[in-house]
Amino acid sequence: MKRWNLVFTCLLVLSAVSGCTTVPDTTNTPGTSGNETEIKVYEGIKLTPISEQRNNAIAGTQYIDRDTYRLRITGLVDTPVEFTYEQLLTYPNVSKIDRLNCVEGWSFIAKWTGVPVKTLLDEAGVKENATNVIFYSSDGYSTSLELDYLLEKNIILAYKLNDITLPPDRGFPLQLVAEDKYGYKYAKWVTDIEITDEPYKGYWERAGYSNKADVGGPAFGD
Ligand SMILES: Nc1nc2c(c(=O)[nH]1)N[C@H]1C(S)=C(S)[C@@H](COP(=O)(O)O)O[C@H]1N2
Ligand SMILES: [Mo]
Repeated sequence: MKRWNLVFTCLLVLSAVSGCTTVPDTTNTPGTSGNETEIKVYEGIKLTPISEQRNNAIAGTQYIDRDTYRLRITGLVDTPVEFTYEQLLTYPNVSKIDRLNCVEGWSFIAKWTGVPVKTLLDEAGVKENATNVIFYSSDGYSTSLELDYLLEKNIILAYKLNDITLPPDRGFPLQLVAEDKYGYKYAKWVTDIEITDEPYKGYWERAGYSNKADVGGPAFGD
């Protein structure tokens, strides 16, 4: 009881001294100054609070350094390119409301904001014979999607979730928002994108999960 009073007093003093502008960052979001506010409703739809979203990634939370981070694009491109985190933020962004459906049966709905994959691929220049795009993550995870799907749906790599910079456990700095696909296509902590001319099976796909992964479609096979 006493200890909480002390903590509370310290916080009060701190916010008084700082004029309430630099309240300590308790949200653990490395990409920000800590003054973002999570939204609860978007376009009339109630969002799932970040605190209620699950995290059962294959190797636990990845902690990626904002300053040394690079997103690379290689494979069937005219010029391999890489982006810093700051550069990614300079492109026009897109926001979407989308439900992530894990194949295990749980789901959550969120507002995602980020840069369209197409914007980044255009910087590299995709070769004519390209058909598939592989996403690699810092935990050794990977998955792939068809190029046409990514372009037609204007799929984004999100850096914000419910208006908050992605926290480490949500995939900082980038999570792929693979609309209408099962959750295992939503690669978190993406570091590399490779363009190919053949289908590729990622971590869960190799274990037997569907490479198509359409929500409502079969979970296993092809
Ligand atoms: N890098 C990486 N991305 C990943 C995963 C993972 O283990 N590693 N898990 C996938 C799965 S199975 C789901 S359902 C979604 C959402 O899982 P989360 O709750 O762990 O974010 O992230 C996907 N992206
Ligand atoms: Mo999942």
